[in-house]
Amino acid sequence: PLSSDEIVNREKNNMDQHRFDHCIGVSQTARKLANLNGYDEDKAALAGFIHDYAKQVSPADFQTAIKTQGFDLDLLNWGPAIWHGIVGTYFIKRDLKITDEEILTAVRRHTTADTQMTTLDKIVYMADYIEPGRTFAGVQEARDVTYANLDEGVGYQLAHTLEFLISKRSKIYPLTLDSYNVWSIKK
Ligand code: DGI
Ligand code: FE
Ligand code: FE
Ligand code: FE
Repeated sequence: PLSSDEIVNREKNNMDQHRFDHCIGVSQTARKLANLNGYDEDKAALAGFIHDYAKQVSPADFQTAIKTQGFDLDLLNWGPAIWHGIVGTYFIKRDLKITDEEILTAVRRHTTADTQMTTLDKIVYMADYIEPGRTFAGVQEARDVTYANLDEGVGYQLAHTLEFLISKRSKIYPLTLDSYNVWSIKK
């Protein structure tokens, strides 16, 4: 495996400073959510740190990876917003030498969520949304809900992300909608 210094160097060299600062924020927030939810803090912090490793990979490089690395070719009908998690795992394995399937799965699910999510999946999905650098209207409510109950946070984010996407007339990735149908249920 790579040293943590080498992972930090490669991460920094693959994105701009703004995105790197976001990854630091997600890492710190993931550590906090792990502590609150009885999960391995170091593993959550690493997953949060690398979740957007492929955020600034070029569309051409994503398309090549989809076509040559055994991904579902339907992904070609989508764009970087969907690719950087699902296809991002290919670049994370290749460049960061991370093979832990729990971490890779959390990266894969961090944008769309999934109908079944592990504690680590939920931690990364929510840390991405509420890290200290996020400033959207409602972020404080999202933080309060998530720190009170991680599952409620997942439902909150899915509902608000769908509202946001529909307000822009963006296409909804079917898994995002399937996830909403599972996690929207209020307890
Ligand atoms: O990478 P980040 O910006 O930190 O956050 P993210 O990976 O959670 O989300 C990236 C973008 O993806 C965000 O603007 C919302 C968008 N997104 C999430 N679900 C869908 C989606 N975009 C489309 N078109 N369809 C979806 O279902
Ligand atoms: Fe992302
Ligand atoms: Fe997210
Ligand atoms: Fe992110």
